[in-house]
Amino acid sequence: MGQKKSGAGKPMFSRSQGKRRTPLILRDAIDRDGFAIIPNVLPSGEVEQILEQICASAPRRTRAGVRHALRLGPVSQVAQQPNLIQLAQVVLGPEAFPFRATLFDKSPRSNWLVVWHQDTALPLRERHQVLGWGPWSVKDGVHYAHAPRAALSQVLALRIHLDRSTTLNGPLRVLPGTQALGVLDDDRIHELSTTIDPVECLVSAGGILAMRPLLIHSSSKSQAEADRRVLHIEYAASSSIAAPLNLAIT
Ligand SMILES: O=C(O)CCC(=O)C(=O)O
Repeated sequence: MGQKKSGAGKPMFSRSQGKRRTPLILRDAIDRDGFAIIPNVLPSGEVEQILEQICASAPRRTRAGVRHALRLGPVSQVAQQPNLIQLAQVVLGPEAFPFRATLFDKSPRSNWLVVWHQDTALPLRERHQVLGWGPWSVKDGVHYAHAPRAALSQVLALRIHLDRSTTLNGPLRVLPGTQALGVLDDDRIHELSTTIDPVECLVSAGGILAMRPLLIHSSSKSQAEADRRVLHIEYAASSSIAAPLNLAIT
């Protein structure tokens, strides 16, 4: 089984490009594969500024980075950028808005890996017993529940690469098309990871990986000196994700 690389090729969405052709190509790729790479969305000066601003706001970090990062002014500003909102709206519809951000910070000083998984837990404003939702937990004061497929299909993550991800610094790997299989148990995820060729998502700094939360993904430890920082911002079609449940913004 080979590992493919994704990330070369022509930008699909950038400041310098016409925006008419792009959205449909992107939406089709995300529908089919569960992900798409969009190089050169943010210019390098802007990426450096974002990094400086995040560092200056001195967020409390976990080993993997910073959770609930949408509470930081600089991150919230990035998430509201018109080009990102436009991209989310193309996939999720006109009301798409950011509800959660995580800074994944992998470096020789804080090196980590994640096994093949899907992102199924959503932050919620209040706890209600609703069929298909759970188990529930609380992280940093925010309620979380594992969500059913119908809710997760209303979510898109835009992963903004603050450093170039290379084959050596623990890039995200994905199993294309697996978002269409719904919420899977660990055995099925493992089985799929042994039968589907993974794609390594190699993205330049300032580029974006758009991905569906049910796309099976993993990443290895970095074997490089270079940092691999990614701002993972999730957008939803609407805050009322499944009545009476509302997403928490965090
Ligand atoms: O950035 C990574 O390497 C892992 C991210 C991840 O596991 C996630 O988004 O759930």
